[in-house]
Amino acid sequence: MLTYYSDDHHLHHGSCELIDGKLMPCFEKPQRADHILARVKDRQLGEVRAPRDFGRGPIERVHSAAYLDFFQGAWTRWQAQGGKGDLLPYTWPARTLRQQLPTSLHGQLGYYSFDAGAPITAGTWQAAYSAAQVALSAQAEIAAGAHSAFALCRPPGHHAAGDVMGGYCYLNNAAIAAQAFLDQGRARVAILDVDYHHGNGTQSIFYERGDVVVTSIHGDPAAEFPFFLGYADECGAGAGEGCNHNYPLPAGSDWAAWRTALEQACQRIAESAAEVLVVSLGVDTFKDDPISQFKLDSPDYLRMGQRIAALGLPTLFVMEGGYAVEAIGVNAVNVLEGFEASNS
Ligand code: Q9C
Ligand code: ZN
Repeated sequence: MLTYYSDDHHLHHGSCELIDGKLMPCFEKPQRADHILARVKDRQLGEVRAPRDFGRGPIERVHSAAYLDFFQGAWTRWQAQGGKGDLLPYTWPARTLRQQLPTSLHGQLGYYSFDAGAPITAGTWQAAYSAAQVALSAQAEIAAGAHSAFALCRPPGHHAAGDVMGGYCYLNNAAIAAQAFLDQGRARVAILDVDYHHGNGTQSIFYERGDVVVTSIHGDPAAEFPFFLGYADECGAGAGEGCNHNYPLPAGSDWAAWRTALEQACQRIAESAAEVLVVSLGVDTFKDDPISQFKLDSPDYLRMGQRIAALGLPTLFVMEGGYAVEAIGVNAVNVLEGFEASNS
């Protein structure tokens, strides 16, 4: 299968994040995508192509223009006021406070974020913009008839909602691609989010929509980030009632538990009449992931790809999380190779 990739991801390299009361180097770092790209080449998965530029239009189908304007201009504003280091939020409009956009840069940053896990650096907008173009380029490949494509996106996207960044995510690459399928005439798209963390942004974007079926297998939010979304009773609302399916699993879950949830998610997708599948491909379910609590091993990712292939749908893989950097390439490409083995 073809891989789409942009070197622009190197422009985004946050300094640190707050973990257990300490500032630690960011887990979401450029070497992640470098390792995946190296593995794609080692395994000769297929040609690696640079993205086309579809502009801001298809991104605005998912994210508000006000949010994008803020994100695009934030670094320049920070520099104009003499800012040193990464731009990080520290106040959010939680319960008891007004949901109202202030004028201050940090006030607006809090308004447009849900945690301090999405630092804005000099190149963050360009990196995130290019990652969205990577997703759109891989989407176009499938729209043109390919059975599968891999969008090697970085930074990731599934925690980003319509006007909220967080959890290392700024632009929701998978949602942008899913919306592009719909805008090009597909009637129904399925999303399967296999990242360790619940895809709260993706769920939020499509929660009241009947044209996108969202399924997510993840660490139980009662115990795991993002804590405030991703429970099993969140099934969609309005036109989207019955179109959202969450499979929260306890810490320590291994392949046996995980594959049972995958089977259920795949059954929902199969009965949804979706014409195309977007996989939010996080491999932070790996046993050695430094911030996660599942126990999948490298060969399990081959099986994951095989089961996804059995759905028989044109499938766009969009890279999300995965922080065991040494193994991230093997694990991500194993999903793609498992998928291809079942389709050849
Ligand atoms: N103590 C993605 O995988 N916080 N985002 C972790 C660990 C944020 C993960 C804190 C995790 C975000 C795309
Ligand atoms: Zn994750």
